[in-house]
Amino acid sequence: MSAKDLSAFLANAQTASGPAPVALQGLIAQVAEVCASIATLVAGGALSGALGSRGTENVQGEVQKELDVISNDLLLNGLHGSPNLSGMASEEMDDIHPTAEQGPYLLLFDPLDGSSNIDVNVSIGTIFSVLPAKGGAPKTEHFLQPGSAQVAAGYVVYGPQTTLVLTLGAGVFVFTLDPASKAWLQVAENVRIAADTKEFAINMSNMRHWAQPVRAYIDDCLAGKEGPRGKDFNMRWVASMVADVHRIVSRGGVFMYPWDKREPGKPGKLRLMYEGNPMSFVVEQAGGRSIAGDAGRMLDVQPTQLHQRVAVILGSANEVTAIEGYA
Ligand code: P6P
Repeated sequence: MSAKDLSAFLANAQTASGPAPVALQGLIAQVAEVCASIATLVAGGALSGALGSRGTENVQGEVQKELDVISNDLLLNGLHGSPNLSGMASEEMDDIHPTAEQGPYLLLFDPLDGSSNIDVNVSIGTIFSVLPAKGGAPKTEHFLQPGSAQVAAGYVVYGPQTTLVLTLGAGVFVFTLDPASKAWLQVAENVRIAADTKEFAINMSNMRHWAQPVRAYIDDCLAGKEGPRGKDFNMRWVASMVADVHRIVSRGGVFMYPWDKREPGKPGKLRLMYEGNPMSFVVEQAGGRSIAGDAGRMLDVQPTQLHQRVAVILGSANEVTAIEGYA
């Protein structure tokens, strides 16, 4: 496949309901442009003053890394004037951010996912989700749309390569940031996730906190080919959702961050609106499955709060189905 650039792709891109609207093309191009500047900061590490903690906390109660705040500011500043947006929401901000114009879309993002990996040079990323605006000045409730309402979603992995994985609702497409030209060049199209896998991703140190069905599933995987699954499994856990999901998009696998009893009142650690939903849209568009633990299809979850958390089980369709069988 000849490596055409992102703008050429967008000009001919399809959505679930036909050619991509010009406003959506423009928004994706703007998001990608900001992510290219985040990539430069990430690549500079300590040289760009982007490491370490800011010493502040976000709405999640998590200590913010310098790069969390810098990335968030870059997205806000880079997109505030976009004619394609009415508002933005971020993991790093308590409330929504109305933009300068009342454009047709809402943008939600985790500006820098995997922060704990920033200072140790392990892949991190930006996750984004695009919803239709509701018209007029944006309100929080306008953002509370189920994942099935997304018109686009994707992520950027800041790793050995800087890679953008994007869906507009008609397949999954991959672009690599050319270090020389800073252009996003397409490297894959219509990516498909293998339906079966021998690889699971979960933080095993939480085992004692899991619900019994999750424990039973992992025990059966660990039993290997002599066990009920009849095959040996491998395990990966980068502790960076973007990196773990990208591995699954690339070679199959299943990712799990289930409910656990450390915070029994919360369904899980990860956030629905800017982690669970965008990643699930990409995974489903690549032929995978994604469920909100035992709460059914992720993209059907009706949000009630902007920063609500969710259990996440996603990846190879047949493996997710196998996990459902343990409920
Ligand atoms: P744990 C990163 O902080 C994150 O939000 C996801 O990117 C990642 O999958 C998860 O949390 C890692 O959580 O508990 O293993 O550190």
